[in-house]
Amino acid sequence: MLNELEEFRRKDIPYSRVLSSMCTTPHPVAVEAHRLFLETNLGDPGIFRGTWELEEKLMRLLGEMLHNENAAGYICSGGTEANIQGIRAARNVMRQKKGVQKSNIVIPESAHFSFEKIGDILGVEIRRAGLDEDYRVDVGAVEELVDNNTVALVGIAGTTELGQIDPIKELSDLAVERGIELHIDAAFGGLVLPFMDDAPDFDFKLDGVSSITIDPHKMGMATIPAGGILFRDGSYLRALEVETPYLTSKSQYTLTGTRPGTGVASAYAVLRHLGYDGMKKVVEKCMDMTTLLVEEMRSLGFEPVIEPIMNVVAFRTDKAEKIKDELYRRDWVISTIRKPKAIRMVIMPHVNEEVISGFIQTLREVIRAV
Ligand code: 0PR
Repeated sequence: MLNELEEFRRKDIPYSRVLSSMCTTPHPVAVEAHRLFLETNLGDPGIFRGTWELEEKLMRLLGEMLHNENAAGYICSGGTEANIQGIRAARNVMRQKKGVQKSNIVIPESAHFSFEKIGDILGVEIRRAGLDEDYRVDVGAVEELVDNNTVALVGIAGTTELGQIDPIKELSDLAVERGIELHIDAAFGGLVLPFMDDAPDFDFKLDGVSSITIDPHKMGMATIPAGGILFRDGSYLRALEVETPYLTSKSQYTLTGTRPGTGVASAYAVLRHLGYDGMKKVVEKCMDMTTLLVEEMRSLGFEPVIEPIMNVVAFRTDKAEKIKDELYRRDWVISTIRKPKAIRMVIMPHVNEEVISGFIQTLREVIRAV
């Protein structure tokens, strides 16, 4: 049986040939922590009271990192669930506070596809605002889409396709002025920006920010699944609660019932083990590798769509799909973006000089072929 399992596993492409993913090989301490918490279920916190306490500790740590020691939240299945819960809380809060019934939210055109699911699941109308020439949301366009039924704005700190950061300060001002919620999707950037010098404010430091998605299973090197949702305070969690009459807890604010403690343990382990300085080194290395990749790509005639801000970079080419397919045939995985036509790479901690040089060598071959 184990042989059979291994055979399937061998068909998977190793991370050392993956330049498209926001996930990575988990840090060794994350794997160790994952093992220790394998059977834990945070869906019933009265049983797993130590794991529950650890989650609170992790929330304080993340909250402080995001400039708010009162932040409240939990570790979930990923950025999709975190975004759902962020918007669901905003909708419920605005229903209670202002009686809004036919809710809408205004999101950037560059938002992750999870917001499409949100519209469908929550029955909230999704309004998409256009971008400026740097692929940041146009705040004027956002303002035009806001009306009395708008419950939340969304800003992205690290867009999926380009790693761009929206003008979050301006979005925050607008949210405060209009008395609406502001959800920040920092699924990727949330564990990059705090470790960069000169990063713009994107978190609870800004008065308008009500919730933040921040995923340890991306740049936090935790084991999958480990997404994160943090709210400005506990009142948002209460707006999500349902009663759980027969459990050790009286109510539940999470989306899923049964919920692994492995993400909590592995995320905590990495942050605790590496500390601020260790995380900063990881981010610095990813940015150095991004710079190296850009240099190599420029020498092959490719230009980045925008100068990389984080460790996500896209290069313009009309042959994007073809290049991606030819690379895949050679067991290298990259991705493409829609507008403008470009190939996209994410330079995660598993990407080192050797990976880049192997990739560039294959890309040379592919360019000749296409
Ligand atoms: N928000 C942003 C900004 C994201 O980039 C993503 C995922 C999400 C939310 C949703 O997160 P979950 O996938 O955890 O629910 N971004 C990556 C993407 O769609 C996810 C990914 C990861 C894709 C690994 C492929 C892969 O191999 O590109």
